[in-house]
Amino acid sequence: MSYTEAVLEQVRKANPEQPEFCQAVQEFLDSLAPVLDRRPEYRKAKILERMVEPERVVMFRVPWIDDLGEYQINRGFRIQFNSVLGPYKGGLRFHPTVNLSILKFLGFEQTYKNALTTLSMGGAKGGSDFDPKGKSDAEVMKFCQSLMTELRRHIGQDTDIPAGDIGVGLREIGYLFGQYRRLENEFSGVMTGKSVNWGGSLIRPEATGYGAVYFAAEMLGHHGRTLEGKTCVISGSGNVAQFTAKKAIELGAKPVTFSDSNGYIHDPEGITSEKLRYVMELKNIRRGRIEEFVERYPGATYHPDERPWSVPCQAAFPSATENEIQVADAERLVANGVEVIAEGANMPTTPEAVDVLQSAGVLFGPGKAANAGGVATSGLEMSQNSMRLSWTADEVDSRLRQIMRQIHEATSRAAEEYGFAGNYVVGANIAGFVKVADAMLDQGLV
Ligand code: NDP
Ligand code: 2IT
Repeated sequence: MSYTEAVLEQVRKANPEQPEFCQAVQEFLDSLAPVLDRRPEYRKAKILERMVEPERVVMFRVPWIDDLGEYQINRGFRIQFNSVLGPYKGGLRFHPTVNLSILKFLGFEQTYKNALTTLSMGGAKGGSDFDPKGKSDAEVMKFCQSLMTELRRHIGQDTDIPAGDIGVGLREIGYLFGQYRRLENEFSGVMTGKSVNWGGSLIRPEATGYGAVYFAAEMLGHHGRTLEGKTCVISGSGNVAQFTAKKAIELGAKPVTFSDSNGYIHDPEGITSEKLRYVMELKNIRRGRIEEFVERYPGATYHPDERPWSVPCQAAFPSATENEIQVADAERLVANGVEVIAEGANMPTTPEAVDVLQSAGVLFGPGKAANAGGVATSGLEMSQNSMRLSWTADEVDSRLRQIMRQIHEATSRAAEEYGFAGNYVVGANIAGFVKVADAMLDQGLV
């Protein structure tokens, strides 16, 4: 049995109820054989065995009172996975599916994604099984205040800096930050994704979606192609999906779908800037369902309980959640002529579906690389907070674009160096791994 197989078996044995975490570890370890052969010192220092154990897991009760006066109890988490490259950094997810497995997978991924950003950030993830859907603003505020009453003990601007993820946007970051400031009597850059009125960075809301499109453009550019004129299928209709659509439109591409957990809409005419403004108002302000799109734009169709992968396209941007592209979806995408996929979401494509896409020659940008623009811009927000000044939108956007270009270069180079030219999955895993592993060697057995 190889070293990586032995480590994976141990991970499975130690975490039998954590399928998403085991999946993320497997996907990572599968890429590492060539680098482990070349660098035996990693094995000697038990780097992999250390990498698969979070430095710290915090799990706590979150009690709050709903609008009817009923007591409610949720679970809160923070997984502080690895801080060898910098303070823990990563988002908070509020969704009923949240559990230890999901957050450990996300914290693990975050460590290697953050390593690729060129900035100094460790990896973490947190959140709760609280479901913001259907809750009043007052309920969301009470919940956020209760969660932060405990979380504040574990975070800090030089220790751990949370941000948003599914179910956590500007509103939630505001309530969480307000409670931290009150309890600690401190106004600091302890969270990112803040409003620009009070310490946030311009372009942070846009950054993940823009970054995913920049990464797709880089992959295509490498092959003398562009996104212009390409039909794009996008899943999700939240933060990442919206700004993926915005940048795709700006670059002359044609987004035709959005989805949410109930189904997807298909607009063959293309989602224009005006239609996108409607979606932003629908999802961010009215907090409605994507289904309503077809009432406003009858040229579009709604497909309940389905994902958009059967819609013919040249570019696909999964931007909702994990494991949303399965083998049959990948086969459909290939049969319909997809050329490029950039993962805006974390681990949206199953490993078997990735194999289908890569074997068919599709340019495939894994989340660790393709969606790193969000956390990279969080890093830029931290820099601005430390300097107590704000950069212009153009300045942040050009840094974001540059970082996405550097991630593309680093992942391509690593893939080529180890004999997997064009394989961005292997490239991202190896480049992220080597940076973290070398820092762990330097810093000794801790
Ligand atoms: P949002 O909460 O803004 O939007 C999430 C979208 O995905 C919504 O349309 C939601 O539908 C849909 N969705 C969520 N869960 C499911 C599910 N189980 N099945 C089907 N659809 C679902 O989150 P974000 O846009 O911020 O995040 C989307 C993805 O991008 C996640 O994988 C996240 O981890 C990743 N990501 C986010 C970053 C960021 O900066 N925000 C950075 C890097 C990655 P509904 O409205 O029905 O809930
Ligand atoms: O998955 C992710 O990279 C995020 N949700 C963003 C994390 C961050 O700290 O900005």
